[in-house]
Amino acid sequence: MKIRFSIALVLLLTTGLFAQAQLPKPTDLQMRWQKMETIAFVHFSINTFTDMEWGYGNESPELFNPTNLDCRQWVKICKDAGLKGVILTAKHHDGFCLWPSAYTEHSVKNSPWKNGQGDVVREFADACKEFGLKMGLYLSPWDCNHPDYGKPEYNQYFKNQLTELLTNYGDLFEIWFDGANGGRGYYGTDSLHNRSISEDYYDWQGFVDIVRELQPNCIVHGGGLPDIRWVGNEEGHAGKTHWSSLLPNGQFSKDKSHPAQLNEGHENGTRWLPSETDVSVRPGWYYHASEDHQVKSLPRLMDIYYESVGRNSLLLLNLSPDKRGLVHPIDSLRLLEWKRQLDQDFRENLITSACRFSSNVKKHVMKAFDDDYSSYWQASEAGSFLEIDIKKTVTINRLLLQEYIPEGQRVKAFRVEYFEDGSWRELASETTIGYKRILRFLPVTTSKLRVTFEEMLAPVMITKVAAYNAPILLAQPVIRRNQQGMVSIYSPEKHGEVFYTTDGTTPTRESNRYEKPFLSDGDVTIKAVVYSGSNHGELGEQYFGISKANWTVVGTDSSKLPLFDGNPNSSWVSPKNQREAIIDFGAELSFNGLTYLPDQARWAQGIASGYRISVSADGENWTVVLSGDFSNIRNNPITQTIELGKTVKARFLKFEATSVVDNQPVLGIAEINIAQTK
Ligand code: FUL
Repeated sequence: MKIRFSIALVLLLTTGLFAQAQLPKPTDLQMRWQKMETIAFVHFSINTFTDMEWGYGNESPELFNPTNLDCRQWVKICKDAGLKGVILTAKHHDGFCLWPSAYTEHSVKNSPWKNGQGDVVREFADACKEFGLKMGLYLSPWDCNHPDYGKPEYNQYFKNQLTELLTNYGDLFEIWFDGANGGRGYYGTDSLHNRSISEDYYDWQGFVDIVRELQPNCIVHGGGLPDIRWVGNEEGHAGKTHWSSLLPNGQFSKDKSHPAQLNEGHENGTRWLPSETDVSVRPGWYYHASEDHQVKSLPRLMDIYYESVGRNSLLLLNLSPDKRGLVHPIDSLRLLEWKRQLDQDFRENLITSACRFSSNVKKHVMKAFDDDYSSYWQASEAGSFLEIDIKKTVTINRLLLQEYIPEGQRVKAFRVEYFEDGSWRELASETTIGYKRILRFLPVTTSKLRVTFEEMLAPVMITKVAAYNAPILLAQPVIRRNQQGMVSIYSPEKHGEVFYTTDGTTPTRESNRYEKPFLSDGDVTIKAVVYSGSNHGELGEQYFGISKANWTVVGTDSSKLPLFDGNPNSSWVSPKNQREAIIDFGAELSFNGLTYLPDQARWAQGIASGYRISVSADGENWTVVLSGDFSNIRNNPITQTIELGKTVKARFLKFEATSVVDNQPVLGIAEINIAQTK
């Protein structure tokens, strides 16, 4: 009996309760990088001037000519937005170099900018130094300009460029090797063609050796031997369950997509490969004037923060300087608003030293609440808990938790409860924590909180638990009406109340309170606002024309047409080479104007830049009422209003595109409204 017990004890001691020894752990470099939390990307290059996202490699360097390039402006905005480092696209897939590389003519040295004497990377490096931000560079392995691309020799060219960048511009915190590879380009020839490469084409070991030798404090993103991983999407979200560890490439699950696995990591991962969430403030990475109206909203940017940093990832947020070489004011103001909101959300930690802390493991319990990352509370039993008596009643809607990850990521499942009316109630039941996890929930008012660690890979090490009451961000409500005239109002804030009007006045708390979709099927402007107490958010406003309930498009049989569904994000596209829509109202209408919203998609189809409006009583004999142009619609594809200047009576309306952006052979319409003559 005794012997058996001893054997069991020895086994327990040697194998351990947990397979702790096998837990992957971050290097000091990965740790320093993780603590930066939010960093910036800057996409600026020849694409900025060609209005493209991926150039072909044959673009003339002459095109690169910013009128007011000011890297200090970019870096200052990043600094003011609280970002800790900035990564600039020194060379994108088109091969154009922002520095005067000695190894190619395809660079700033052959551009008119500063008479070929300029060096964007130098100015960027100086600006980073001046504002105290860490500097990183993006160097695309794929190069559509270089004639050797696809041949072994190209590896040497890449090494030469890497060496230039890592030698001449001071300390780098990150080098970004992009994963996009081998595709259409000119590659120094006269024609556009594909060049595919084999999986082992690049000399990753050679590239990383150069980085380690020249810049030992520089983290490597992407490529064959990375220090950090891509989060699996470019939309700005890490998985709710998010492990910093990953299995080797060959051991990914066959049942789940690769990006989904990068998004969540692997619980049994054997490598420490934390994720970086790269996302642009705009739809594209590069500046396009046509996307000025699509800069991400403040609520969207807040979601991105909570779904990246708040889920154990690092946020890499992209800015796209314009042709002047400056960040557009819409973007910079949005970033500053974002920073202000973040500061407000985390203004006051309500768990202070005045609280009383208890636990099943009393030792070092205070260390889970101090501000020192390197001091932590440890517990090895599943079900271990931390209980906080706040000693007064507070309202909270955020809980921040941090594991001490230098010893690996350990929490697999945890539960949060709050005390109310004499009993504990569940607030959240979640999986991983990692370096940082921030939970958002509807406000609860309580004096006690409890966090229970239900499953763990090894004894948990908790270095921080904090609670906040973030101000409610009252976003602008979204107002939609379907073809049947039912109006729905969406508010991203679950705890706000929505009030609306249909008579053009500004809604107050005394106006109609929105509870469910309602019928308002006529020519009407609906205004709505979200209230929380006496605070309210931005006013939302939407004009809807005459009822579309009986409308059809001649030649199409579906009654549920995206043209009339009230959803600006769905579009009707005409058959090819038929750039018109004939609408049958089902009965004669009297009207004096209309609105046209072009396709809102990223790669929009058939944006009319010139139009002709005709009407008919029978759908056969037509009278032209008006024709004209939509100025600046390419750059600003928002709702266009057409005043007819008189009242017309007709059952049929023909909307023709007399010209289309990029001469596309179709007409695309997201929405059309007819304005009734009153
Ligand atoms: C992608 C690239 O193809 C995009 O153009 C952009 O640079 C983004 C950050 O990475 O892979």
